[in-house]
Amino acid sequence: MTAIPTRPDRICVLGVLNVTPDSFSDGGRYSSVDDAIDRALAMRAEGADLIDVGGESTRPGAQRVPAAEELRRIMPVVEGLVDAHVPLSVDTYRAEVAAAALAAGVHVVNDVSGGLADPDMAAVVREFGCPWILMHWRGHSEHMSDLARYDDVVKDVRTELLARVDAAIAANVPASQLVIDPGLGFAKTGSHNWALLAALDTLVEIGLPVLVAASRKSFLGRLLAAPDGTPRPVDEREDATTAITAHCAEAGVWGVRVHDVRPSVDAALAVAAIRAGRGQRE
Ligand code: PMM
Repeated sequence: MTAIPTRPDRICVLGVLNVTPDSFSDGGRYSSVDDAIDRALAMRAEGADLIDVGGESTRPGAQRVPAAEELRRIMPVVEGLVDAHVPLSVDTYRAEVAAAALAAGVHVVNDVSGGLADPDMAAVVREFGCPWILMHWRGHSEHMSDLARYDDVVKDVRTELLARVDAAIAANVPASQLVIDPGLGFAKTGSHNWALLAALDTLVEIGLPVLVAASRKSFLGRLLAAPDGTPRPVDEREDATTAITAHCAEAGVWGVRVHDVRPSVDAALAVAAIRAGRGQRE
């Protein structure tokens, strides 16, 4: 059984490595295998605890790619990084892709569908005894904006995530292998994302590790828009991303998934030091 990674000094930081031609924030940049591997090693040197390798864009409206194409994109990178002893998660909702990546030495499955997209995922996770990140999800990217309707987004996301946890446990995946994630931007408006960030304690109190991935997402582009309403470009959303990392660390999450690793590592360390300082007075 592979344990969920933890650190004594700060929350975990996952570095995003999207090897897709179309992912919104770093798409197309790491098209060659060597470039992708170099990028992952650089994130690792900056303190990333896991490199999250994904071969299919999940941005709103993205087209799905066949499993064979997803494998073609990620496997050479996965193999190179396993050889370099880099701890990896695979960002996929397909059991077939997860199984190939795990067999090659990947440690963690990051499933943006929370086990909903592929009924075989639980069996793969069980077989490999790996951690399984269950993200809140309501449907595939091409129509997820139609699914962004909630009575109370915080309660509804919590309830739907708990249902995915129950389903995983019913499929004999131990609770100790599960991480939950509110899935910012997935069937959610900007206000939904902010409400979820404001209420992270309601997820943390469930008692499972919580992952948050706000990095560079479009709700930050809208928050930081120019006076004429033009969203802030993707690569100028880093300070807001880092502020959210600090907020997440203070809220007691397990980890954040980010594109630019060092600022989030620094923020996580600073918040951990403040928490330790608080402990000295108690
Ligand atoms: N978001 C994206 C991709 N993978 N995984 C998890 N667990 N949580 C997320 O919110 C998440 C994810 C989309 O963002 P990207 O295109 O920047 O990778």
